[in-house]
Amino acid sequence: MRIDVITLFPGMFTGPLTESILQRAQDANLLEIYFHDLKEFGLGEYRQVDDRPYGGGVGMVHRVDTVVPAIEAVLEQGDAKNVHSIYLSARGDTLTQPKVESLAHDYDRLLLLCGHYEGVDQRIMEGGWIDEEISIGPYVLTGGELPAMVLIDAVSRHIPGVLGKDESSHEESYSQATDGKREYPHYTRPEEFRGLIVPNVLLSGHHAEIEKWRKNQLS
Ligand code: 4GO
Repeated sequence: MRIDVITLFPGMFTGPLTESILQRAQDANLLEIYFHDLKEFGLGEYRQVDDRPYGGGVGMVHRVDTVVPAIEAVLEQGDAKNVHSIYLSARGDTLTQPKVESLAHDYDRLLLLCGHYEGVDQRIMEGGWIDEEISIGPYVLTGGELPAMVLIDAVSRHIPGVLGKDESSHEESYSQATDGKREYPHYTRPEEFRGLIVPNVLLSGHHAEIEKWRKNQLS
């Protein structure tokens, strides 16, 4: 999968995306992530990207005539096939596990637009440059970058080959295998820690009983 991120702060992404499983996925060419600095599409000497809101009020709004050229420039790169463009916004539909899985399976490319200030000019949505608005939860953040990283992480682990056998995603929380419920709790060695013990059934070696117990623990 190819993911393009349009942001004023590409530097925020190094760290979260360059460690562990996501770095390994990029090394294996299962995942390509490109960052595009919105500032490069800014207007005038100061490369202005934002302006005061019509109707008054506090804060600034991303200008449509800087964001749209940025989106168009990104779409011209690479193969245009099956791209889906997303604006990370507190007004969007909340990201869920089924949504994550359909993003991973339905598209070859995602374009993520990260806003700042009060957000972007609504005409970016009205003109069809954004396919959908997604929120990672009912709270407001200073920018769309952290939500974009959350989305990239959640989607990437559903790209075939990204998770190893031991990390596989079939019986986890909110999945089909757990009926959309939260998964059962896990225990490992030692068997006893400061008086806290592992549920007996897990030590029994009785696979049917273990399965029954785990099913019972889903919530
Ligand atoms: C996304 C973006 C919250 C979310 C955001 C969220 N806040 N809940 N803020 O996913 C435009 C200005 C959006 C800052 C951004």
